[in-house]
Amino acid sequence: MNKRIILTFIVLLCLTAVVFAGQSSNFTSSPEATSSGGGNASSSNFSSNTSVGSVSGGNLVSASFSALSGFLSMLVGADITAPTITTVKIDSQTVVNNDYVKKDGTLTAVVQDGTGVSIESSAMIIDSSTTYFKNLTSPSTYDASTGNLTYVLNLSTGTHTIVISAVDYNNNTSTYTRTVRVDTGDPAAAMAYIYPNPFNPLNGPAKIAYQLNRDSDVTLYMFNEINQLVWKRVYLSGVNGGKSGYNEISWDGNTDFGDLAGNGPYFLRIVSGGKMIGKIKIAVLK
Ligand SMILES: [Ca+2]
Repeated sequence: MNKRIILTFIVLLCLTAVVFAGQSSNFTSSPEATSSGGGNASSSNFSSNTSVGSVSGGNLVSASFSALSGFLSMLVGADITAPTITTVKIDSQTVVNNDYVKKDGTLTAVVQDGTGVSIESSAMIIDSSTTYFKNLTSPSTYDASTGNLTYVLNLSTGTHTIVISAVDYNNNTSTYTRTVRVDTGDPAAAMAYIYPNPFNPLNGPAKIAYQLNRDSDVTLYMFNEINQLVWKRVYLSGVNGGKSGYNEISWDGNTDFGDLAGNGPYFLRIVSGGKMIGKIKIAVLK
């Protein structure tokens, strides 16, 4: 019985909070609107109200939700929001599962929390090895004021699990997990494609993409249907075109002879160390 009364009280308080949040956002938007002054005041008020009511409906809901959850956490005296882990990259590249990375690649991320990230509890976990943020040593660092995390990998050849475990001071936890691979064997390319295909150069450039298992010098050769070399590009080991993981090259449809490729099939060869490690068939159709 008592519980029901308390629950009803909480719901009423929350509803009041939501209504208050709605009113206060209207209230704060009004001075902004009127500050433009003069005869425009009423029309800008009108457009401001319209956007609050209809266009920004989702924002209003999320603002109400955040007011609600903030209010609830205040009531129970607890922080219920886990840290956020965003813009995780290795060597400036977003990572998908099973990506190839360099054994000494640099992971960067932003780890933040409204009430503070605990450097005692948050950690980088590589396979089964845990390093708490407070124990990171240069050049690996965590800056609590900006949330910037830098972690230099030291991986052996093979498959590894990388986990960022972010914990706040109320033990709310977020984790980021990726499986990555380090390969120091012979160069190989996978998932090679061109987009769009068929390709109409008059509609803008095409994207040639492929994954490399390791850093390696790469040359792209493109032949037409009578086996003439029409386009060639050389990429050094470690830079886009020749780096482990995802590589992306743009082709505007021009041949190295300075004219636009004619309609027909083209054959792209990805070559490294004198061996063809990948190929793509392209149809040019204008
Ligand atoms: Ca928190």
